[in-house]
Amino acid sequence: MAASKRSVVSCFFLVLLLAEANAQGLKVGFYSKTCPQVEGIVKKVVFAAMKKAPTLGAPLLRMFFHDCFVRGCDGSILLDSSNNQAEKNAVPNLSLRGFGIIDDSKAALEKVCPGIVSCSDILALIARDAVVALEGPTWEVETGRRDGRVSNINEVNLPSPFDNITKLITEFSTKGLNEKDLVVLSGGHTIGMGHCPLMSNRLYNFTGRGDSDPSLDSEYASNLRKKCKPADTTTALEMDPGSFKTFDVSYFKLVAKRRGLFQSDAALLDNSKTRGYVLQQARGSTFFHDFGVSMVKMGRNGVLTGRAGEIRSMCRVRN
Ligand code: HEM
Ligand SMILES: *[C@@H]1O[C@H](CO)[C@@H](O)[C@H](O)[C@H]1NC(C)=O
Ligand SMILES: *[C@@H]1O[C@H](CO)[C@@H](O)[C@H](O)[C@H]1NC(C)=O
Ligand SMILES: CC(=O)N[C@H]1CO[C@H](CO)[C@@H](O)[C@@H]1O
Repeated sequence: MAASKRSVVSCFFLVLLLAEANAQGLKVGFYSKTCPQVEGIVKKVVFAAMKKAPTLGAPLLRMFFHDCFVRGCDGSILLDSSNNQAEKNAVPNLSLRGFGIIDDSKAALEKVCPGIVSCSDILALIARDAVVALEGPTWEVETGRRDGRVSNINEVNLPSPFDNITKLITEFSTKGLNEKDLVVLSGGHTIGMGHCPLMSNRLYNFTGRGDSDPSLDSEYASNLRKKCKPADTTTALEMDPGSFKTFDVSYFKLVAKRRGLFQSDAALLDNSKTRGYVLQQARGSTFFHDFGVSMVKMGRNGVLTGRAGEIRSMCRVRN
């Protein structure tokens, strides 16, 4: 009797512990009973789209970062402007694209399990699938997010490519992400492009004396000056030249060689902890594993679960 009572009690605590473990109600396989096909359906849409347009992978990964850093991962980046200007109209959205892939995934899911899967979860799955499609790592995506009803351009306060390391560390820590997460997630810049005006200060007149950024490798700087002329606002550069369509470890090799594109990339060398992680990641042994871990952590930021928010029927508009 005593023994069975004790096991009931310890079982109770085990359940409590497990409930605690999956942050705020997220878990792997949240839809395993209500929409078991969800992951397969999303993956099929993403892979089909990326087969035609592999460069879509980068903005899709970036979109999840922008969603999670503003109001939490609640799909607010997906809402179109209505009575107010939405997040997606803010300047850093410059190159966000691929919204159609979220729409297509949602439409496919609504046919099979209507009203079940949130747009914020779809985006979390798409970010993972986009990385897999570019030969990067895979990880188990926690689901169970619900969609927010608000998206406001005035709330967009994302890390800037001009930020120094102190600012970056603070910005990430307010989202529950530490120095290691900052370095690992910056590795997302192993794919995709960045536009000249976000870095050309590093090439021309860095301190007002017609100089370039001393933290940028000078040979690399002269190559970049050929591509970005002083007033060029439209050219985009490969952030990881040579393999910008492959998710690999070369971003860290570049940063370690002082060839990171943005000041925010170069800044990772300015703190002993983040510098240590850059050099460690450049050796390549743990980046793929670490990236999944940090993506899951980022995906827990400010989520709506349980009865909060809603399940949108179309990702661009609230119900
Ligand atoms: C550490 C702070 C970060 C800053 C300051 C930053 C800044 C930027 C900037 C300025 C661009 C270029 C946008 C353009 O010119 O169109 C960019 C592109 C990109 N970022 Fe970040 N980013 C950061 C972190 C992240 C994270 C955490 C991820 C995802 C894990 C990410 C993924 C990407 C990707 C994939 C692109 C390429 C997008 C494309 O090709 O369209 N970034 N980022
Ligand atoms: C980093 O940037 C912040 C705000 O942009 C600034 O206040 C601070 O002085 C800078 N720190 C260093 C070490 O340059
Ligand atoms: C460089 O910056 C300084 C100070 O802002 C300015 O006076 C000067 O005209 C600039 N030179 C060039 C070549 O743009
Ligand atoms: C895709 C998208 O919504 N792009 C918008 C980004 O923000 C600018 C204004 O800063 C708009 O003009 C774009 O339409």
